[in-house]
Amino acid sequence: MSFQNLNSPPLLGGLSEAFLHKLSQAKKIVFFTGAGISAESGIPTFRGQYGLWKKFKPEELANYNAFIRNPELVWEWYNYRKKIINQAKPNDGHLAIAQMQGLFDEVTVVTQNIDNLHRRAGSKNIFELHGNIERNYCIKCHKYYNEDLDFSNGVPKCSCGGLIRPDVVWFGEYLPQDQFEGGETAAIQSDIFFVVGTSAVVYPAANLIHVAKKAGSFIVEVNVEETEISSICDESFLREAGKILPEIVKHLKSFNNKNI
Ligand code: BJW
Ligand code: ZN
Repeated sequence: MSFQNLNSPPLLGGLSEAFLHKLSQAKKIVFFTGAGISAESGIPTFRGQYGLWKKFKPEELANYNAFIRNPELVWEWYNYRKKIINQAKPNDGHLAIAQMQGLFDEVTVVTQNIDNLHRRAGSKNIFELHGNIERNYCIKCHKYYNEDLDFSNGVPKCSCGGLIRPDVVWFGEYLPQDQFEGGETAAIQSDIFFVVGTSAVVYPAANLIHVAKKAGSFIVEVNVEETEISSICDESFLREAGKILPEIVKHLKSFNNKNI
């Protein structure tokens, strides 16, 4: 594995031959992303020093039983995050991923994030493993409510009387099958599999990294610190996604210009 702790410019100086070669040959690439890619947009991550769950216990909030026990509290947490997400803008990392679409045959984003920032940045081919905070549904009849909900009379209810919940995946719940299978196929077919801003501890999402590795993809990690999966990566950048990804786009554009 090649480790790049890129603290001073040039950011991409000293790229491994193997990575340069892969970049020049790759047709299908995947970005598997987590909360860290949105950190530079001002959205707190879950774990780590500034993680959301330093303040809020996950087991009290991100599971179905917690919602049934105390829907007001769970909704308070999601409405708080919704406000932050609504004010946030895609950052240079999201935008660089969207720009890669013109540089490879197929670019797929497989995200654990619920914040919709990849779509807002212009990425087209996206699989959302843990749902999307912009959608809600009734726990009883599964009717969708995607407009702004009215909390003036407490937790909003469906016309059938069921509680409305955010369309996100909580602990103990299955991931949406079509999204997971789409992500899995992309992982298997990828030439390069970028793992960006995730602690890679939540399964089955994190298993896609192992699926890609087993299928022979070249694994590249972009994270501010080492993670559970650093040891299986072929290339690792210990730096912010918003710094590294635009540099890769810059490198690819100058490489393409030289080879026209
Ligand atoms: C930067 C940066 C910058 C910062 N640039 N980088 C034991 C073993 C294996 C599995 C299990 C187990 N026990 C239980 C399980 C299953 C469980 C699980 O995985 N638990 C583990 C935590 C132990 N999984 C589940 O329950 C899943 N379902 C399931 O298994 O179904 C099968 C089943 C069904 C029925 C019965 C039994 C089984 C569902 C998991 C759902 C996860 N949901 C959440 C909440 C979503 C909604 C919401 O957002 O509120 O998803 S939890 C939370 O974690 C969220 C995230 O998507 C997910 C991953 O977090 P992520 O993105 O990695 O964030 P962080 O904060 O952890 O990391 C941020 C990283 O960014 C850090 O590394 C930073 O360094 C880095 N960073 N700034 C680059 N600028
Ligand atoms: Zn209903």
